[in-house]
Amino acid sequence: MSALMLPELAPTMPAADVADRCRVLGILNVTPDSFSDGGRFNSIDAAVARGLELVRHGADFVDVGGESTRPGARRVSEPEERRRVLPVVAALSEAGVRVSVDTMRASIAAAAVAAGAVLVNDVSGGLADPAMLPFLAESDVQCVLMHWRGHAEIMQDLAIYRSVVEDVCIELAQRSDAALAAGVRPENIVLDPGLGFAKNSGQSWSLLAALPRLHMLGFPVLVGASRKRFLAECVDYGGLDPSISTDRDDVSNAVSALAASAGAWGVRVHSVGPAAAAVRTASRLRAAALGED
Ligand code: PMM
Repeated sequence: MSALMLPELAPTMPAADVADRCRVLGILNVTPDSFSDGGRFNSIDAAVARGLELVRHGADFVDVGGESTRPGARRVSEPEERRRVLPVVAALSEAGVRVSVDTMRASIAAAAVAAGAVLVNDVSGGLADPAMLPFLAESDVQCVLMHWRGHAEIMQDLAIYRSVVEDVCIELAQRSDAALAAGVRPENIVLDPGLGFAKNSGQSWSLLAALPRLHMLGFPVLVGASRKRFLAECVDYGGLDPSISTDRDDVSNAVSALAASAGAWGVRVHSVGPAAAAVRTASRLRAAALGED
């Protein structure tokens, strides 16, 4: 267990506040090879400190993951994933943080839930481990089922669709049907189109544009666009004054505002503060549109 002294932490947003706006899931990758945080938070104390910081920046959940899913990444062993993830989940949960565990393994999900995690984020939507859906049913924990076609080594070869939006909707509906058949309660299911997973840039943009269609599946939708490669075309479009520093986080923040305003249940982001402002802006506009002033 971490020797870190945990500071007094104000509880994350009260449920009533969170319920009527888009949630912010702050990403905490505890992988030495994480491409987006450069593996900076791979020691337990540093990871826990970063998780607490994400909450102070406005995260409703801290999404802890110990296995990189970037294109081409190799799988980590179960004991290694456990070693990376569990102490961080336990310490953050103990500090009052709503922790989500980003794992494809039922054994890791079970250990994380036992340590206090309140959400299981399975990027394989229950496909990678046949024990996952039965575990989700038995534990009655909220879960994210993401659209997925295969592990990171091969996924970019699987980006072949007739119509990406319709095919992803069909495959996501198969995942929610499988979860319901395993006994997962419908209220516990959140779906995610899996931007960048077996999708090229154009396909990811098409899915982002299709949130109303995804909502027709009947479940809340999580959007995970943060810092992904497909956003780069909105950063490097040429002709900019070099003194203007724009990066993928700026585009991610714009996506958070747009996704929230399209009714997304949540956004999964690295840069939490601006995303928290973006989802509140969308929520404020929605209230004004409904004449609540
Ligand atoms: N993307 C990554 C990891 N986990 N989980 C969900 N639900 N949705 C995503 O889009 C998603 C995820 C990969 O991104 P990262 O390496 O920047 O965390």
